[in-house]
Amino acid sequence: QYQFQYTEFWQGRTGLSFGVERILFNRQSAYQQVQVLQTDAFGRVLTLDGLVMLTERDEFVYHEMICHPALCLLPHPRRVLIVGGGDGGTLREVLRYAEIEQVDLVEIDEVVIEAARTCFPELSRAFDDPRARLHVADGAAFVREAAPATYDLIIVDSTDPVKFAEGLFGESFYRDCARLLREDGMLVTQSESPFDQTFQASIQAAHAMLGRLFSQVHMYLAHIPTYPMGLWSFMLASKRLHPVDDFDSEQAARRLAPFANRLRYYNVELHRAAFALPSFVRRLF
Ligand code: AG3
Repeated sequence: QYQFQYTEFWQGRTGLSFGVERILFNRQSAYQQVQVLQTDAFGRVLTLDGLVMLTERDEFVYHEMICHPALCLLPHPRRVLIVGGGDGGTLREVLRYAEIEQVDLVEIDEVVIEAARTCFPELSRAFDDPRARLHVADGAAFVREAAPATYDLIIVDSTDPVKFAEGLFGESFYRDCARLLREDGMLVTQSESPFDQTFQASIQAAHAMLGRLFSQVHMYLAHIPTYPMGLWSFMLASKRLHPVDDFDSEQAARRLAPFANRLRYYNVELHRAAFALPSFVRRLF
């Protein structure tokens, strides 16, 4: 039953509009407004301060792409840190690998976790896995205090670089992350849309900062219909391995085999394709 139109404005009065049937969750937390909307075309939609974080229909693209390229590249991934990601989607993807022993997830806002528990059981179920350790804390503080050389992979599953999330795109945060990573370690962060002027300067700055801390920094892309501009980017920073030249398709295929039929976006061929950048994106760096 259609009730009203919800629009996330991208720039001026331009944005993406959803037909809303019902508000399923609506709470002002200490950090932000947390809402879950039942929409007609994309199912349930989680928004934070009015920004779309995920929809039932297309969350698989983002969650698969923020995890699998790095997890298929790493020689022996065992321990992972997720900064943000309180909905559980990224955690679900990481836990698909039987060789993963422990995943620490640091979410600043427990209301996000509660919204996911209430409205997105497909995602939040991941928190029940005994390998998952949930920390309700500030990610920047967590990485400042954690022990060095602990993780094989750090995934920054944050909102846009505004307010309390801004620090997750800054130099001291990245330096702390680099210290927490083991020898071959990697860091993956969501890095907004290359079409979007708003965050272009901060993404370019983040790329430069990572370049000073890691030997390899590469952007890759995915199509996410419900994020601003529909074309989304991620950055992979790696201490040693090159994401394409050192990609071993056979190792990746073996690792994915137990659950490859459950993935809906990522596959071994797509891995290489995702790192091929349009010319206007190349020129950003
Ligand atoms: N994190 C990235 C969301 C950024 C979307 N930005 C926007 N709508 N303006 C999503 C978290 C999902 N685990």
